[in-house]
Amino acid sequence: MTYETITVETDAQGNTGVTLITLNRPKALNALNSQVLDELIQAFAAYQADGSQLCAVLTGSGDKAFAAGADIKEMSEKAAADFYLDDFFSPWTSEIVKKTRKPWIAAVNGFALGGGCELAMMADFIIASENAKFGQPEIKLGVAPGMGGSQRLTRAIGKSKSMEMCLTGRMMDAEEAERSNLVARVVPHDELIASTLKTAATIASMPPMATIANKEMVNSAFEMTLDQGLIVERRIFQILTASEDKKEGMEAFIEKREGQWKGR
Ligand code: CO8
Repeated sequence: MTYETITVETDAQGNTGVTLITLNRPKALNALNSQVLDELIQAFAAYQADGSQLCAVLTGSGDKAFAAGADIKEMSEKAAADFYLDDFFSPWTSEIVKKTRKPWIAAVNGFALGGGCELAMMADFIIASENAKFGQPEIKLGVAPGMGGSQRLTRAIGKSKSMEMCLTGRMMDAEEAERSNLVARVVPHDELIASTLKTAATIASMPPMATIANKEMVNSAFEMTLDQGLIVERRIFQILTASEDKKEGMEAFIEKREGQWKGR
């Protein structure tokens, strides 16, 4: 597959089972336009379909930005009817978030603003470089978040901070983002990709069915009541006990050796 606005590397930098997807419009600070969206949808579908790839990392090229938002130049030419009739940007959620059952991590290397922040928050978790800056500055453009920011940011950091960020458009640095639970971890800028790939490789070394099950369970916590979520957790746990990898994992523990996963 040939891409123009992203790059994709499987078994990235020698990490077996890890796909690295890089937004590649550095001159526009990796702004997200329709072509990026189309290519990302294809890249995530290919990752999901490739049985040899078990964790993905999404990052931005260049030193400055993960993504500085949806492409303002593209959006400035569209009328309200275009946004509404095309349901502009809805495929991010339907195609990428819902259909990617395998885990993926956002490695945020700089600005993650507007749609960039929203894209990072679609990941299963975020690892940020010390240079990362998060924000929902749409209000300064006369609009508002449109790709999940008002919902995912609020769930991640709470109403007060989310409201303040959306109403003022201010940026949050990496240290504050970690303190506010927006990101899992902050690492030195130069170590971001190596460190995130290492975490992804750890995930890729886990029993694949259990990995998908863990992701599904944690996501359930955001989508249902506690009682419903606990039932989902219990049922998935019970299904996993029938897997070959459960038998292997427990035998390997007792025999003091590494498990050899079959993925079923
Ligand atoms: N879109 C298009 N181009 C951009 C964007 C963007 N979001 N951000 C930066 N660029 C371009 C600049 O135009 C500039 O291009 P050129 O060299 O051709 O003039 C180049 O990238 C470099 O940018 P700057 O010169 O501005 O770099 P600075 O270091 O001075 O500033 C900033 C960096 C602070 C990141 C600044 O570029 C900025 O404020 N960018 C815009 C941030 C923003 O407002 N993002 C939110 C966009 S709106 C959005 O994401 C809505 C999503 C939901 C849509 C849902 C629809 C239903």
